[in-house]
Amino acid sequence: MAQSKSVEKIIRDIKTIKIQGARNIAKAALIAIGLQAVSSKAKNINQLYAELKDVSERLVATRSTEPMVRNSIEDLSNFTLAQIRLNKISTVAGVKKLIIEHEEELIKKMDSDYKKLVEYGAKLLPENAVVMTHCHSSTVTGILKRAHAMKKNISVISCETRPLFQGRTTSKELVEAGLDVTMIVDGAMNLFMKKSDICLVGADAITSRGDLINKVGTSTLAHIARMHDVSFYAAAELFKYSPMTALGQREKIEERNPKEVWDKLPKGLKIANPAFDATAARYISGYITEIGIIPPQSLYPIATEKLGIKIYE
Ligand code: RUB
Repeated sequence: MAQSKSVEKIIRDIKTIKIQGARNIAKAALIAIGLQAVSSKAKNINQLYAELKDVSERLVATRSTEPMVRNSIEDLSNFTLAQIRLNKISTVAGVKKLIIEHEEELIKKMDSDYKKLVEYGAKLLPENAVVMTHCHSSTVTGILKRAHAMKKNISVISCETRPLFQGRTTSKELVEAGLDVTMIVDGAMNLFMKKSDICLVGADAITSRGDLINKVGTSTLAHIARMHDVSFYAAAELFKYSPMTALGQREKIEERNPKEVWDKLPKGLKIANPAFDATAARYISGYITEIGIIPPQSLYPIATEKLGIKIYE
């Protein structure tokens, strides 16, 4: 199936973590679908549909634990199909226009949700705080930079995040923004929790029970935070909710290439390399979302409403 080089590049960059973090991946996926629509040479709507379906499936398959990608693509496809029916659109040009316009609309909405979320998060942080974080979340760095701009006295402890060191991205971004940052190896989490006032992490997925799925090591951080009585917040747009978890299906944890852990491993050695882990709702003080700070138990009904899912049918 004909796919533009830019679409192929986006897919490759997501798989190799050049594009990382749930928000960036979801945005890139929407952009890829828009690019495919623009460059498509489809002669009829069915051909165009088949092309876009193929790209969408490939994008969803790039990272398995990313409901934000699935929810965004589903929104785009539901909207397009509804508009085609409503306005009896029958030309390839008409459908392309719809897709591109709604894709841009969704990205704008994502950006405005992000701004609101960052504002709530920055307000939540104490005037003087040592904040411990893990991995690289564009939402978390946004909150920390905003709190710094509000003249709050924020110091950050950033875990390096083995095996791919996304903690370096966080540390570099924040130190360049003028924040006081100390990077630690993941094994030093407990030692530095004693010096922390609050933990702030991102989110890849949230289940119907309010459990958080985020970079592997997040649950360790949450358990240690509880031991030291440190509040533990996750920053998450409501689009990170995984609707299938309300239907009894589990969010699959992505298993990545063992070579990320050890390139030339000894013969016979097994390596496990899960990208994410689950933190039970009871360890989470709250989710920082675009509508404010909500307890994990309330996320399910609020997120389903946002996604336009009818709970009773
Ligand atoms: C990134 C990660 C981030 C979330 C949230 O994992 O776990 O905390 O994706 O990021 P990876 P954001 O590097 O494997 O993608 O807040 O940017 O959506």
